[in-house]
Amino acid sequence: MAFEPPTAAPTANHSLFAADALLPDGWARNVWVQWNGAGRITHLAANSVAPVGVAVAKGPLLPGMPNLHSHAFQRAFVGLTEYRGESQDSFWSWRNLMYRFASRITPESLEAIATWLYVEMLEAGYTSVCEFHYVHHDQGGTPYADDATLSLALLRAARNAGIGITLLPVLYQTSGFGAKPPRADQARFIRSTDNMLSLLERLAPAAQAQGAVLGLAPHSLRAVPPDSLAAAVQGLTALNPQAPIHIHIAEQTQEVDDCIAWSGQRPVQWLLDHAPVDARWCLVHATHMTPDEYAAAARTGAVAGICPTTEANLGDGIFDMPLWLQHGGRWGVGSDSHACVNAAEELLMLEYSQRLSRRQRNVLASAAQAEVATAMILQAVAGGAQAAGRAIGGLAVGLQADMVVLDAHHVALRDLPAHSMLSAHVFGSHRTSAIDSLWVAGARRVSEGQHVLHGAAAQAFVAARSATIAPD
Ligand code: NGQ
Ligand code: ZN
Repeated sequence: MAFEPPTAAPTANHSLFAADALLPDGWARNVWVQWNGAGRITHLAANSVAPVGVAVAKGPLLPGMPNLHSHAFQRAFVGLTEYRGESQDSFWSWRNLMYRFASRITPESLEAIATWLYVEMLEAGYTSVCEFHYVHHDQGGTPYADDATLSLALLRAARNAGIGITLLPVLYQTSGFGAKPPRADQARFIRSTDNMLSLLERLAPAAQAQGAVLGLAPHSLRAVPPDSLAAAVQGLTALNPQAPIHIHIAEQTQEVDDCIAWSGQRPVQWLLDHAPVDARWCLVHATHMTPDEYAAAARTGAVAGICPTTEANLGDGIFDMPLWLQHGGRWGVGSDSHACVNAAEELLMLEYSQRLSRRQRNVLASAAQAEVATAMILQAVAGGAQAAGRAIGGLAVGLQADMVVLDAHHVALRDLPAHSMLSAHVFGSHRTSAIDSLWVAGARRVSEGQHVLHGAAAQAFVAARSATIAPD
């Protein structure tokens, strides 16, 4: 890139200089980033001279990581399902416990839990979140007087924490393939397709006011019958042809077997045959696919939403990343049940699962980026941005200034080359975070590793958690 002399009047508050920065095509030196009042990057030059008066990053500058899959309320019961309840616990026995906590959520507790979760996300390197939101109604399953109450609580939590959000209200109608009626403990989730489309219209002004994007999440093929899936996708497309569509698909072998018994097809196969899957879609988990399904799903341009620590926690199985990448598949990471809230740790878990299953090292390094952490971050940022449907895909002009700065003085990083600092951050600095600061849309949200709401939000979270986990 060309040498750029400093301009006369640097906009001190809207610019940052970094000796090393990870741009979409790799590491660059002496990068000066400027953004406008709307938080969009307007100017980005490598090989610059640090302009007088401009803030200098304390270490390598990275793109902020989009978190493409979150059920915020689940943060409140982390640690409370890690005991043997049945002779052989499973995803399904975990789900029974999870529903008990879901049944106790209130608008107030959801907002407190989500606010703290989003503060934690920001401190852990995530600059935006896709919230896959399915607890809609009151504890008896009746819509709140304002039917958008819980969705609005999540939007407020994101706004107050300062994280970018794609809100994906969830369509949930049945308890199993073949239009099985919902269970009693699913009553809070249920909406008709028309009611869902009205909710999206109702939420549009609030979302727009904070730069949030609205999409739709048909929960799974288990929970949404074919007619509803078609009508919902059509209705959403009429509201916004670009709106993101996320779906849980093929996470557990049991659901694959049930889908085959119902339709003769596996879930991914069925979806690709019956829905207009394209780059708007995020296939969450997609853990159990045949080689043909990997190829066909990758070809659609949809993003694979991988949630490495949750998939490990729930005993889902291992996504075959090399096979997905071989077909040009796009992907990003989500923290899902929030057993872990740490972007670097999700990447670590993902790479390690591949190493363990293949008995190889550096599996997710690419031809362009030999350094595993660098290759993974660039791909996960691009895929996560696509899944979010927002202009957040990395450090480039026209995109939002969502940025993370590592602390080059952290003992795990000090005196290493920049690309190795990133590797040391991803593979070896979890006891104390090496994240120094973080910006969302050009607004600084984390300084010296902490968000301004850290203390207050933590306290409110602990109170909300105590109320949520108290025995009936
Ligand atoms: C969820 N979570 O909706 O919270 C699901 C579990 C289900 C994950 N799949 C419930 N990780 O799939 O029915
Ligand atoms: Zn999920």
